[in-house]
Amino acid sequence: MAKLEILEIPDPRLRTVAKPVETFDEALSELVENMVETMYDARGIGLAATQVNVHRRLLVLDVSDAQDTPREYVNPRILEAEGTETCEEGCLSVPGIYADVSRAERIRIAACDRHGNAFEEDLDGMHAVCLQHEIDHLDGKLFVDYLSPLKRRIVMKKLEKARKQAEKNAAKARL
Ligand code: GNR
Ligand code: NI
Repeated sequence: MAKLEILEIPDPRLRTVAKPVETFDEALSELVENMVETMYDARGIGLAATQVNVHRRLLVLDVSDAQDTPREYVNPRILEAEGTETCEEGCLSVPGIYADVSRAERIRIAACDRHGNAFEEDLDGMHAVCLQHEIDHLDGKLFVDYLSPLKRRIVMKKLEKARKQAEKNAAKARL
C-alpha cells in the first residue's frame, strides 16, 4: 500500500474530466487500496481519483462513524435524484475552507466494484452528499464553484494568503 499525493486548488489538473474505467485488473485494485489509505491518512470521508491525478472514473468513501467501512464506486452514475439539502462541505483539495452547498437529498446510483460487478444503491444523508461531491471531482468540478462570486473571491483570497504563509514558513525552515 502507498499513500498518494493529493492535488490542491488552483492546480489545473483538478479541472480534468475523467474517462470511464475500462480495465478491471490488479492495477485498478491496487489504486483503490491506495486511495482508501490516502483518504484515511488525510482524515477525509471521500476521495476521487482526480484528486490523486488519475483521470479515470472511480472514487472511494467512508461515511461511517468508526471509519471502518470503506466503499468503492467505479464508473458511478446518478440514475435518479430528488429533494434538496444544504450541508457544510469541505474538500481535501481546498484545505481550510468550509461552505454550505445545496445538493439532491436522495439519489439512486449505479456503479461497479473493482472487479467490474455492477450494483445499484439508494443513498441519502452524508452518503448522498459525499457521492455527489466526488462525482463532481470526476467532472472537474469543485464545491467552491457553487459559491456566489463574492464568496468565491473571499475564498480565493484566503487560499492565496495561506499559500504565501506556507511559503514563508518553508523559507524560514531552510535558513
Ligand atoms: O472529507 C471530506 N468531507 C466532506 C464534508 C462534507 C461534504 C463533502 C466532503 S468530501 C471531503 C473529502 C474530499 O475532498 N473528497 O473529495
Ligand atoms: Ni473533495
